Amino acid sequence: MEGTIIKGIGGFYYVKVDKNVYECKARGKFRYNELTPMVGDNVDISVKSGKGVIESIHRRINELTRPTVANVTQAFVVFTLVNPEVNMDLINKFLILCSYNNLKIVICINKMDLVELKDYENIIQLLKGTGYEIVFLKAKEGDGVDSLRHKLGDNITVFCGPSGVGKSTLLNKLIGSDVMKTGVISEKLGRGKHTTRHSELVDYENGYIVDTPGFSSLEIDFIPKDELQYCFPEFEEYLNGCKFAGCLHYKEPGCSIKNAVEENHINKERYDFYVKTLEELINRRIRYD
Ligand SMILES: Nc1nc2c(ncn2[C@@H]2O[C@H](COP(=O)(O)OP(=O)(O)O)[C@@H](O)[C@H]2O)c(=O)[nH]1
Ligand SMILES: [Mg+2]
Ligand SMILES: [Zn+2]
Repeated sequence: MEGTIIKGIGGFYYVKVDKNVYECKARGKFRYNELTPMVGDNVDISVKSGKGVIESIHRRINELTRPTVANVTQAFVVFTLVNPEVNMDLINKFLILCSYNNLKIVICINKMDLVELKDYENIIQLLKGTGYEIVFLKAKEGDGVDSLRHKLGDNITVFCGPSGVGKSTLLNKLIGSDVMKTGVISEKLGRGKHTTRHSELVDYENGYIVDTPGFSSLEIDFIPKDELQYCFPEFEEYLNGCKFAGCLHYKEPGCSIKNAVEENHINKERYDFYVKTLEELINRRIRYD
């Protein structure tokens, strides 16, 4: 039988096949292959006298860490303009990380009850320039939640964004129950006994929602320097115009990305973030390669 791992606890994996969930052990051989089953994995299982065994793991389309989950297809990148105050570098990092993993991205700007949109025109311009979809929310009042609900579809959707922006609130509104602890309590748990956070897939119509909001870790220094450009969707239409094959859109002459920045087709701050990140990736290579 073929199914999806929706939860893993203490060496057991819970595999959903159609409407049923089977408690399974992994076959020993995976350990020698250094292949450990992950939540989100599509697997073949056998069940004999009530005991489930994972026989094989299908190829993953991606692997996220913290939360550890495979085959995610969509990310809701959640943040606020105030409380906590917007941090563009952090948002850009989230967007890069999600892009690198080929996730469909929806930018979710929450707590719109606390601000006037017109005070944040620069940020909104920058975000619109990325080409990603943007949804404005008042999660606490439920505003905008339905438009996100329609985007879930048959995706495996993960929430990401800084702490305190309302990810858990949003998730609870979507699922219609209090699966996630919000606010102060979750902060305490997060740093206390629940430090090893295992994720779980929650059924939602034809898809799943990953119930552990986070990437809590935002290292993007593993991205190869010549792949960073593909994490900026607004660069795409200009990428073939550069004079040199292998142009990193950095110090090379005849660069059509830099040209597009000068002509205001690409947001300057986004490009500057690209360069800053590229320099970090280049320096890392000099140090460690
Ligand atoms: N003013 C306002 N507060 C919100 C909104 N959504 C969530 N909050 C509050 O923001 C705090 C953090 O929310 P939480 O869901 O725990 O954030 P998380 O850390 O991203 O999971 C809680 O006190 C929520 O009640 C909103 O739309 N407006
Ligand atoms: Mg939370
Ligand atoms: Zn170039």
